[in-house]
Amino acid sequence: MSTDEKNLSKYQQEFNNHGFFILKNCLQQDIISQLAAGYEQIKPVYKTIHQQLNYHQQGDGVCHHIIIFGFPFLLFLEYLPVALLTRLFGGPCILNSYSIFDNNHDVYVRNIHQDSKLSHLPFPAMLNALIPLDTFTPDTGGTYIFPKAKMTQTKPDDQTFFKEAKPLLPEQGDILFFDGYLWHCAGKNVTNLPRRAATLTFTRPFIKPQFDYCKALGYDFCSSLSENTKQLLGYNARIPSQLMEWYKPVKERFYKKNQY
Ligand SMILES: O=C(O)CCC(=O)C(=O)O
Repeated sequence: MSTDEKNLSKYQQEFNNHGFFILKNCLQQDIISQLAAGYEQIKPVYKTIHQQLNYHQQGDGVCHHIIIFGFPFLLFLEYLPVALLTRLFGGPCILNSYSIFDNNHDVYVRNIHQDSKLSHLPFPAMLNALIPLDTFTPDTGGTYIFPKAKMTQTKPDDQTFFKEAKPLLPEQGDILFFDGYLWHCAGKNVTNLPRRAATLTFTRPFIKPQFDYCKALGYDFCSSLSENTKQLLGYNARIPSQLMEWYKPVKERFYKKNQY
């Protein structure tokens, strides 16, 4: 992955100007195939849970926090350009959410929305990394992002939004990064083809994640993880709940300095 200083500055510039960019061809096909196969395998588990809980129809096929099922979702974190994320945030970051879904029906991400309402921080409150598991086409639905230069806190009406937002068509192997503050949505899929995507959101560590990944995955487990994955899962930004944890030697602590 090309994340040398020149490239980091280039992407940061693009992000500062537009609030999004596509990192082209940065993931190998086999990684994408593993994610897609894993999603198809786990989807029935979510279907059962959604039916039991009467979860709404627009969420069909959405596997929230799928990373708690481990491989290959967990392994995928190893392929993320962490240096680039750290650069865009101006400091360390953690995973806030990790979903895989199929835009093959009226899924709720088709509604114009923001992932975060915070706009006044000196860094993005939330970054969305969208990984297409199928190449997006105009017919299966691109990702529409409202121009940063025209952003307003009030949601634009459909007509204004679709006049200004151009559909982005990332391909398999690309990652689309965008500022979760920008109004965005998935376009309609007018085919019978799948249009699957993983969306991972990230924040600085002081913003609480949507799911307690460390608790779900366990602490013993974390010793087998790389430093990057440990950081992204939030193992360096825990809150001690016992004095025994608080007073641990610095190296063994699950709360580290600079996690703000
Ligand atoms: O699938 C898309 O194009 C958009 C996804 C989205 O809106 C989101 O992850 O918040």
